[in-house]
Amino acid sequence: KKQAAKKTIIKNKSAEIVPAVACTTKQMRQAILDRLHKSLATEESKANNKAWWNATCYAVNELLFEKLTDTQKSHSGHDTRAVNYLSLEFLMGRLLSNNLHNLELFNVAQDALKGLGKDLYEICEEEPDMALGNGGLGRLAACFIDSLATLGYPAIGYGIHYENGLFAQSFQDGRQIERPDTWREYGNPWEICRPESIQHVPLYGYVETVIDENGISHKVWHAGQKLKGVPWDVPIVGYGAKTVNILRLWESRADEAFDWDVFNAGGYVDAQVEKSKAETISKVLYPNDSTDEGKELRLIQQYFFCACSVKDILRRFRRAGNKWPILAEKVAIQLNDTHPTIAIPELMRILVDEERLDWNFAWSLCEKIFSYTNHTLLPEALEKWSVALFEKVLPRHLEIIYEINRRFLETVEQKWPGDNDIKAKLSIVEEGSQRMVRMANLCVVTSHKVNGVAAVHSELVKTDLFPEFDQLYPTKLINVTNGITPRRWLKACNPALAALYDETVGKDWVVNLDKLKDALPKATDTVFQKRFMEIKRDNKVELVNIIKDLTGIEVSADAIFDIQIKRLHEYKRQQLNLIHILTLYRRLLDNPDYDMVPRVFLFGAKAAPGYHMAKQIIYALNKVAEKVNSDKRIKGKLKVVFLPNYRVSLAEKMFPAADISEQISTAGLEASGTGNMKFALNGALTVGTMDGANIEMAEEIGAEHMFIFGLSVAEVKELKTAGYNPYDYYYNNPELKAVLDWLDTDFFTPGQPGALSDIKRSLLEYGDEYLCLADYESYCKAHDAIDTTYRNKALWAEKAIRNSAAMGKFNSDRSIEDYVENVWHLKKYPLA
Ligand code: B1N
Repeated sequence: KKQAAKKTIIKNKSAEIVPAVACTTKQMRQAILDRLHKSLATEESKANNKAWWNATCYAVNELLFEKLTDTQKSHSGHDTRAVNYLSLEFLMGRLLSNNLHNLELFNVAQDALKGLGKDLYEICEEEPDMALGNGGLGRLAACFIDSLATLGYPAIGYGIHYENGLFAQSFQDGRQIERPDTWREYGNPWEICRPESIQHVPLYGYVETVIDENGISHKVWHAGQKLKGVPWDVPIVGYGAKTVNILRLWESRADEAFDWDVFNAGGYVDAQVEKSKAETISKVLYPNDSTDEGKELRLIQQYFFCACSVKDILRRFRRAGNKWPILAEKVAIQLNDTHPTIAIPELMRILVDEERLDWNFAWSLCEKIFSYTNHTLLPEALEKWSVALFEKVLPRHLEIIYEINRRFLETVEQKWPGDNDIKAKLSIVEEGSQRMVRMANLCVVTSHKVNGVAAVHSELVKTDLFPEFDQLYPTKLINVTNGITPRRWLKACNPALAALYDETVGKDWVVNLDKLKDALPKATDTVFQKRFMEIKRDNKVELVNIIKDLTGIEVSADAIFDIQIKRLHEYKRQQLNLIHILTLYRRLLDNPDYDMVPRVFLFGAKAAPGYHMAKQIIYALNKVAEKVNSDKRIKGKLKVVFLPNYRVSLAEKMFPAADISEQISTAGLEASGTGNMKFALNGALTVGTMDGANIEMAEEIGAEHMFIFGLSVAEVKELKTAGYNPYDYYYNNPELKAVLDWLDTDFFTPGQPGALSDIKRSLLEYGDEYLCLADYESYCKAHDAIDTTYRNKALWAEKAIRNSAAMGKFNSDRSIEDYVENVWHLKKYPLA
């Protein structure tokens, strides 16, 4: 059925506008062959698909590098103000298809390869995902740099060049196995090494007070170790190629100059050991999503990339011949969560200790330069570092943080004289048996703007997380609702639907997603409905084949495809989905004639390797899947599939094939969600709670076209204050009691009773922190409504179209324009 998608594109080719970059099919074909011969030293008869992929990437680079150079010349010629997006994660996925689309050369490359007997879609499958992120936070950073380039804003993404991205997942007897992700083992055509921009980073050591020739004292940090930061640049092509920005990723190496002494002292072997220690810094991405690991290596990763980035930013500033008073006019630094917070004391250190600027002046620059995005309210995710660790690794930064805090507490004293409780609460340093540095407090104190990522989340940041900060700085806390790039999440991943929109609302929707609204009048048009749903069905058939390939499980494209794909976390409530599946299974076993539309429940999720309960939930889903899928009694009405190794490239095949999108977090806990937007854009209906961006989606779509269920944020608070008791629900709902008790038997794990009991315990004995039982009945009813609605084909089609066409607000271009207007204040400099 890939065929169908391809046909649509070719059919529309005559209407194609002139591509952003001039390149004919013949030229592309020649460029690919040239790269195969002259860069890869192979020939058509010997080349495998990997070689063709490499050759195609190199051919694309030839076009792209020219635009990159032009963009850089234009930016330095205009001495532009730029945003520097600091993030420990950039979840880029694959780049070939995306770059071709953004250069408007996808069809050209497709034809060129066809002429060479190759299929572009197959070639794209050769590319390993660039999985330098965990989930939503990292993918958001990737969507944002796409939008920044598309809109023509000067911007640099700064991050870490992890040797191993997020682990690869497989299952062994239903349990998650992690293996290292070796995405660049054999090289990566998209990155350019820039040894000319290497940076050196100190660590450990001690601080000395030095009196200068004018009798003024200042601090000098004598490092105990030094690292070398090697930058790798990945070009980021905006749609239409009017801007090519870069993502600059730092790789850690040993600083030979620093280790020279060890060498000279005859420590040849010791020096090699130092070298491999230095290289561990950028070895691996921490696989936690929404929990703080608190490890020394992680703090060093954070400091390493922040120090390299801040130095790089200042190097560019100086190179333009600028003087310190205009630093904040040229530089904006966005902190993607608290992970890069250490950039704040680092900039202060450079300005005060090295440039010898006055503290107040340096501080006034920092306040204007930094802004911070909060992505979660979960207490376990809020970063704190022990003072002792800080003292060891970054002694001078600790002193600077103390001084920032001392001055900050003076302003608190002015606002709330004598109130020590407030001081203790707001202080950057938490007192206690283990004194801790609270990174979020440092961010809020410093930044001129702090944003949450969806309206409800930003409200909760103000009322629950930082209420006193909101009183102290009434205009600081704002909202910027997340978005997704429609280039990757519609144009590239769902070519048939993209072509239908091209035809219906014009090709402009790619850069103006609000245009999709023009398709709304067609939501009730039977011909349009038919085309829309045929595309959905074709996409489902494609996924059917992928499921068969990956798992051997056979599912029918006539079933409702009900999908939950996201990190595995108890607050996201995959376990609620599980107990609803058990409910349906029981109903079917009780009554083989139970009337339900066949349903396929699909999952994709990685669990943090140290998160026991998350791994148990994966195990339970896999065990239930085994049983359900082989049970002849239920006549194929129910299937459960957990696809291994969920990642961006797999997501691109799942979103377009979904009928139902599961967005079922406990209200108040999912800051925004972005998968919710990808599903709806591709025509899935949401079953969801009033949480995160679901709330704003309901405003845009109309809640009546979604399956909203469960407690609201206010009701969750009420229930928790009143005292929540999960047993109340357990004893009052026989269906619920039966499925939970089922988990204690060996029905799903023959010979091993109790293998799934952990899940039951977490929902009863351990108190059901995420209120699964409270929302269970309402969730089941929402699913009954899904079944009823799906039987009405026309009504379902209408709703699917309404969902997709209403997604205009949730494109990341809008998010970026919000940041530009309220936080960054940038100007556009697109190439002519
Ligand atoms: O950030 C996304 C949101 O859409 C999600 O709702 C939110 O859960 C996610 C520590 C995190 N919040 N916090 C993290 C990731 C890694 C880590 O080490 C925290 N991720 C989110 C985009 O705004």
